[in-house]
Amino acid sequence: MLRSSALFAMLGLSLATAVAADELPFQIRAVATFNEPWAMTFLPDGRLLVTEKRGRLRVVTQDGKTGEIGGAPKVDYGGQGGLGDVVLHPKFADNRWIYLSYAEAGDGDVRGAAVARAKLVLDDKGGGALQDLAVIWRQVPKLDGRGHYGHRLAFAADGHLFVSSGERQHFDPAQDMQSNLGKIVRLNDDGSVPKDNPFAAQGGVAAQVWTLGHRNPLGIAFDASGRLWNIEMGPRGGDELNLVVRGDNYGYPIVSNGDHYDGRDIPDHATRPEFHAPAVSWTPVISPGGFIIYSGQRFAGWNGNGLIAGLSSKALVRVAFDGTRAREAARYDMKQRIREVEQGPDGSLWLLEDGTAGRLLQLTPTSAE
Ligand SMILES: [Ca+2]
Ligand SMILES: [Ca+2]
Repeated sequence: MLRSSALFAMLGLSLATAVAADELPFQIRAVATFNEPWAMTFLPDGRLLVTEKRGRLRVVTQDGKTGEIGGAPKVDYGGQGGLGDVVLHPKFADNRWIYLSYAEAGDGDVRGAAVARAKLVLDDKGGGALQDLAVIWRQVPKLDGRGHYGHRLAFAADGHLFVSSGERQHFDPAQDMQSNLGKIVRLNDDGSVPKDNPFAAQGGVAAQVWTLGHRNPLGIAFDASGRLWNIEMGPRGGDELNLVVRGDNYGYPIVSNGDHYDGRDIPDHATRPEFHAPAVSWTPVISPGGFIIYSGQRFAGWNGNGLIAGLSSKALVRVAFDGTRAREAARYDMKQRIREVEQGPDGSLWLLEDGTAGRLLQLTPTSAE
């Protein structure tokens, strides 16, 4: 215990928030294994769609029986890129639309994220296929490198689609309104641009922009009051949880509570109050992946909490909100890089580990229910 305390103190954590692997308040069931899984979402029938970075779209039962969904788009695999997020249209039960994000090659040594939608047709053999696939959004411009695509997807209750768009490790595009990089964009469900977007009058890709000044936003989620939150990887230090407010500028790369990897300073948020500061920032980093806001009852007291998949932190990080403020409430040591988190229909939690043998895990509370 002394050793743990020293380690937690070094990391700037309090013992109250760090939960060691042998003291976790949940049981863990390994359900299936995937090759570099990146995202998942539940179907109405209780199965999950799971993306794998190399480009496979799979379906899995809660007992771990896997099948294939044919017709996924061709992806540019490598670095941080490949097949990314998957979400259902809010009216999926009627229209069968699903939305996928992925890295797409351009002409020459450039690439960018794209979002496509397609109709999901399930067969009676445990698999299915995509039909009528069409690209509805692209990052502009395509750039070199294979990092910081962002490309998480979330539907608002009113049916608008929000896409998180990373700055592709090129910094300045996050402040450039001729680019939709380093932004969170708001679209109609067919990819067209809502006329009431904050920068609609500027036209071009600026019209898509909801917020700007983001680095690599890897998780976006709505809370029960309809507020949008995003989680993004900082540089060296300065991971952020942000309340996403229409039209606001989050300051990257002008400000960050982290600094450049080569040690050069980036002024902290406090120096430039005109930029929206994070509700929580983490130094040392947690390296956030996926992010949900828990709306279930099965984990007593967690309703309304944020749950963050931690990559370098190898943890599930729980965040408590107080209106527009937030704080880390607990950090559960998972011993593996965690890429994605989802809530099951019964309020259990589902995680995807990162990597070539990434397991799908179901978490259920240890305490009596
Ligand atoms: Ca998901
Ligand atoms: Ca800084």
